[in-house]
Amino acid sequence: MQRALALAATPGVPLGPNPRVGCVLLSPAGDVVAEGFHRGAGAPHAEADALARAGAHARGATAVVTLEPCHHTGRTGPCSEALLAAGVARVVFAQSDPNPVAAGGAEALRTAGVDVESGLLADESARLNRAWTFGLVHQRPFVTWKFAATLDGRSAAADGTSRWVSSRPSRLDTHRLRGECDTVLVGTSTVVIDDPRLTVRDEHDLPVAHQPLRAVMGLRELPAGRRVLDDSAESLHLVTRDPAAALADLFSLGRRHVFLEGGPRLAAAFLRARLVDEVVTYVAPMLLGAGRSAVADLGIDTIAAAMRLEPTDVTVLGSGVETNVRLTMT
Ligand code: AOF
Ligand code: ZN
Repeated sequence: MQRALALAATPGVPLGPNPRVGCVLLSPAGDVVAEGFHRGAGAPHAEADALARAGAHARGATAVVTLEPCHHTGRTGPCSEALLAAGVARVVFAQSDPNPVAAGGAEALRTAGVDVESGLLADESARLNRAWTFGLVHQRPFVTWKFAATLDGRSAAADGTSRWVSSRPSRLDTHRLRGECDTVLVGTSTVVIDDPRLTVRDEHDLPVAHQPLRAVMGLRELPAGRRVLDDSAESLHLVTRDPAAALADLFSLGRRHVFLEGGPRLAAAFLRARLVDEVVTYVAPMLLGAGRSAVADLGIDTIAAAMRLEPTDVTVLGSGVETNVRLTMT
């Protein structure tokens, strides 16, 4: 199952609205017959991918798959039937399918006489697919808000300079996280003022093969020649100031995980609308006193009204002086 999860997590796959799924077929003796994984909406499901590679060797095999085999005809046929037709004797899956349209594969396979077991590493699969599962339940993309700030919560100095707030290790970490999302979102002001590229780049500052969508929201027109409009990745201008409307548009375009990257007013608008699900913050050992606040006014005037977050993960990056804190909104 660990191997199936690793296959499911293969980087650089443009998934769109579909889950990450991996599958390993084992012979009765326990040897790997074939492996497969899902490569995005419309592509064969992980089980079908593995079955196609196994051919006749699938007969009598055990299918180890990270998600309950589907039992519906959507963009492709039902995996429950494909597994039966191939003569698979046993199915071990991790996570039950939270998609009501596709669920029911386990029951159908059992009824047909296949030995079915579930739950092995289910939490790992659920974690891998948390944005997808969130979308099924809430019908909007999962939002991770990222910002870098000094110890006193400033993201730029009074003159607007911000270049050294985050260190190289934290910038690399940001690129890694960007690459796990399907959309990077900023406001038009950020594009006008900072002219960011918003691409995922490697340690040599070269763009990686698969890039998230670069979405810009706001009513300001985007000046020609801005780097976000170059051809290194897809870009999209959402002409709205309403976070819920922007997320609805992105969801209908098949986007499931938004990486919100500022600036302070956009972050405040999302926070006020309760449309932030996770916060990733890089805190630099630096003080500015005055300067641009990482987040604009949230309309909170007393401590009892503070937005409270649950720390989930703390990492010290670089030379032990910068802290990356991951928080979940409660
Ligand atoms: C996948 N890949 O490997 C498996 C999935 O859009 P469709 O018709 O391809 O069906 C998507 C549903 O199928 C998905 O929501 C999930 O419930 C189920 N299983 N989906 O994209 C896979 N095994
Ligand atoms: Zn399927």
